[in-house]
Amino acid sequence: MSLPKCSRFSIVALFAALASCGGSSQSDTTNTIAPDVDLLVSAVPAIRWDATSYQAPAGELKIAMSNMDNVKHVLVILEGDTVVGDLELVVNKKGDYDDGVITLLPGEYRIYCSIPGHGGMDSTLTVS
Ligand SMILES: [Cu+2]
Repeated sequence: MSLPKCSRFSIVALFAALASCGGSSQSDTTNTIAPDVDLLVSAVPAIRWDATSYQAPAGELKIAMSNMDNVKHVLVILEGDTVVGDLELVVNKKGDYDDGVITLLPGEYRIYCSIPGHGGMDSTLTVS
């Protein structure tokens, strides 16, 4: 026993109609901090990080930077004087946000801004 062709077709048409009338929520990612960030660093006036030391668990880390300052900042992770990995977070203006992933072993690192003149943006990151 099988359904008549016309009723099968109308069921398909009904589902299509239901699917198309569902409201599509536009997700706004601008300046929204991702929920899975392991470490958030904020640049604050004037040319400082929001803390002098940060902590994070070892392994793959999602690091985010938000800009509450008015100028461009470029966050890199240093071990001693050497840049670790290829993480480079860039925020150009107030309200900007950037994030990236880096894998860190336990140790002492520096959260540093590579913009000339921003040498004061040099905080400790302890990974354990
Ligand atoms: Cu900076």
